[in-house]
Amino acid sequence: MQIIDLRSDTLTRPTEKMRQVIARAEVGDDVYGEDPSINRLEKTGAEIMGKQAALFVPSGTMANQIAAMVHTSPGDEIITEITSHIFLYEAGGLGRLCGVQTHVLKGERGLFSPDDLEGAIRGENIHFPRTTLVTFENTHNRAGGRVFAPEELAPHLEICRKANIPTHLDGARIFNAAVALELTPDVLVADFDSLSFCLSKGLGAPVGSLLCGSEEFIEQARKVRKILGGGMRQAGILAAAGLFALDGVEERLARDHQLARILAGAIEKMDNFRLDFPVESNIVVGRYLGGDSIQEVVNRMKENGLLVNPFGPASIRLVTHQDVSQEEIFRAVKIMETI
Ligand code: TLP
Repeated sequence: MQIIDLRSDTLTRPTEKMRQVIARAEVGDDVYGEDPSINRLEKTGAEIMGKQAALFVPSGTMANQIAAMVHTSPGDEIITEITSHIFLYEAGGLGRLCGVQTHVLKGERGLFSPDDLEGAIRGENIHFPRTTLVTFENTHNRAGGRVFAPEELAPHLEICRKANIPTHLDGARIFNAAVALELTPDVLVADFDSLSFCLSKGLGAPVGSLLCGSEEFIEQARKVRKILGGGMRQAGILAAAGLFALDGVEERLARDHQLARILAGAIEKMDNFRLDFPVESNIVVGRYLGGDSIQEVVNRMKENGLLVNPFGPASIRLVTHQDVSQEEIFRAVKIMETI
């Protein structure tokens, strides 16, 4: 049985062409700053994002955690949305690695209101921790791949700017947001002090993320990466894959989004599922309307050749990516209909 894997866009495997690029990659010791492929990737990434500098790191999680460690000091407070990846899915790194406390704000589909943000920022008081970072996510994973246009985040960023509080964007899927909005990513990240984006999701590279920001921020981030054991040596073989992944990204992600829309259109017509969120990028969240537990539903889909992730008590997440074809999406729909 041919398995259709829609658990995540992290599951993409390097194409034959990418493997050839990896095999030929120029490498050096990156801890000495001597890996030409990594240097090229960092320069290219910073240029694409319109930032002064970038740092290649093993994962999106490490990129976010390094950003938090650079922006804050132990005992500070970070503000983030209650379903953000940095709060939900980074194994408590904010507490464990950064030693900060997290002030989570309840959002509407991944974004809290400007008023709530303003109210959460700590004033000067002997009893209070300092608020030293506010984080955002675009696209927003837990909000079903929600895309934020620059004007939606502008009021929040203005509040942070006025209060002199740095902002970090978890832009793991920022290219998906850019493609959905038909904008270039630099426009979406211009007003953030730092951002991370993943090469290993819809872009199709096997490993890696880039953390971007000012020269000074990246210099500090490089040190923190070393502390975390993320100073890699001849990792140019990975950076070369990352550079290759950046090429033609818009067309590939536009196709992923189209497949997600096909899937969403089919779910809208199903009796046993309904959409939890409007589909804006490559993530589709379907709510099961039958009586069985979501784990049973996921298991039954697996028996029929469709892999999906449970997403909360009654929903599943389906993510489109380059390793899935339109024909497989049609088959996935058939499997869902029979569950
Ligand atoms: N998300 C993974 C899981 O961790 C949930 C997935 O399958 O979607 N930010 C966002 C918004 C993410 O969705 C992810 C990965 C990360 C950061 C972390 O990236 P990695 O997996 O490279 O550490």
